[in-house]
Amino acid sequence: MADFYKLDLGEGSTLVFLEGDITRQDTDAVVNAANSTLMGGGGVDGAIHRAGGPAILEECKKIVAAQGHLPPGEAVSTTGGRLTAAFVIHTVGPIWRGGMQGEPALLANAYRNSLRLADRLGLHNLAFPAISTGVYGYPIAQAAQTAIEVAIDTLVGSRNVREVRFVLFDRTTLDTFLEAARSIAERRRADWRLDHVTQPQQT
Ligand code: AR6
Repeated sequence: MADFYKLDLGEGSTLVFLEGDITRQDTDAVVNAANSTLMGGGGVDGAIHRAGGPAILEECKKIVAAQGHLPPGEAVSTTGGRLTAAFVIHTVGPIWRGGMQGEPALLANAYRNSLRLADRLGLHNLAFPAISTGVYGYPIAQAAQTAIEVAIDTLVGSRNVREVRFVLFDRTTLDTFLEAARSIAERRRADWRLDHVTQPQQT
């Protein structure tokens, strides 16, 4: 993590934003933007299953056998398999249908339930992709707004989670999240500042 942005929320809680690949994060958990079948797919979902190996799918099959398909907004956890992250938290974002079909509430639930699950697991940090903004078509600026607001509000009530990391796949998505973070910080607290942190690459 050589180049990232940090929003210090006080009392040891931070939001981190960076351009990168979610499968390469060293957080305790990474969040998968899955679909309700939990059987894998493209985008983040495909990348996580490929990098983490078959142990993840094996656990997903057991979860579906026990409780059926995962509804949008809910979250479950499996092993991280071969990933550095010990856990994968699978959640399902809403498919964008114009914004009047409850999409914002479902996206908020996906972030909130993933974070609460990480907290129940006793984890200190977790990494999110921009849920729903790929195949599911959610406009990135609106998704960023919801993701950041929910992360701030849920972090405040967390016992264990101290860092929420947003791992954005391209510069445009990162810039959109940074813009949303700046405007939320300005609106909420005069002393919240988004810092750009650059560190020398470790060899
Ligand atoms: N690391 C970080 N972000 C990524 C990565 C990666 N390795 N790969 C893609 N992204 P998507 P969704 C970005 O489509 O919209 C799957 O087939 C991507 O650029 O992965 O929630 C599931 O099985 C975009 O900004 O998830 C579902 O059927 C964001 O991650 C469906 O797609 C989310 O894109 C879920 O669609």
